[in-house]
Amino acid sequence: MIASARFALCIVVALAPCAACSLLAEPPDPRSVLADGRVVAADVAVDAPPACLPARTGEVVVNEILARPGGVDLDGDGVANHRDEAVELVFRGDIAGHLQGTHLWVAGQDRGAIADIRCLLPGQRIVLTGSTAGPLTLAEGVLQVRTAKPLDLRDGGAHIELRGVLDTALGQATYGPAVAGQSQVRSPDGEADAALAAHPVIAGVGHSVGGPTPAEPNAGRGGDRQHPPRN
Ligand SMILES: [Ca+2]
Ligand SMILES: [Ca+2]
Repeated sequence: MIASARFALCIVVALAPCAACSLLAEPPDPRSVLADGRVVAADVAVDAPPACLPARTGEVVVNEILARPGGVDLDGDGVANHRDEAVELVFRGDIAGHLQGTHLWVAGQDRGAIADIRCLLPGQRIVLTGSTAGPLTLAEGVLQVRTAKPLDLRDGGAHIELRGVLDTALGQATYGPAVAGQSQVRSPDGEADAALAAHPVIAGVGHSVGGPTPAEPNAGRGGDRQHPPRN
């Protein structure tokens, strides 16, 4: 009996670490804890493989940059502050692609990876926010994705770059000193080669994060221009 009890104890001791390992191997909690302690459910699970290929070099237009929100409460949490910083992207691939594993670099600083397996369609608009931004209310078909850290977009201007899983530049832009509450946007809207310009201020609103620039030429939804060379 004593021998069998010892044998049973050995089994328990041997199995206990494995149980701990399986707990550690659980996928990361998809919830995001905001700076003020609120917990926001992630838009998608992060432990499933994307059903499309990674976005490729030059396929993402860094279209609009809201580096200095001023009085803009983009996420509607009742406070306008740095957490409302945002970068609007337009996907210019001609087949679906994803941003999972893409890093945002701001002035040479890595602002963390995007964990989002959703497939982007040609011409789709995406709003990139930092980890501490709340969920945005966006038009149908417009996606919000988050980096792993706050964006920390410099008010004085900076070079920003999205680097994909193959460490190539998916898209980039250099913006100048930011005016409070006013973004900088490609003009025409959505054109990768267009210069950034101050967003028009219409009825006191100086950005169009998540939508086309009002009263400006608009490049429309994809497939209407040449694409850059493939990787
Ligand atoms: Ca806010
Ligand atoms: Ca816009």
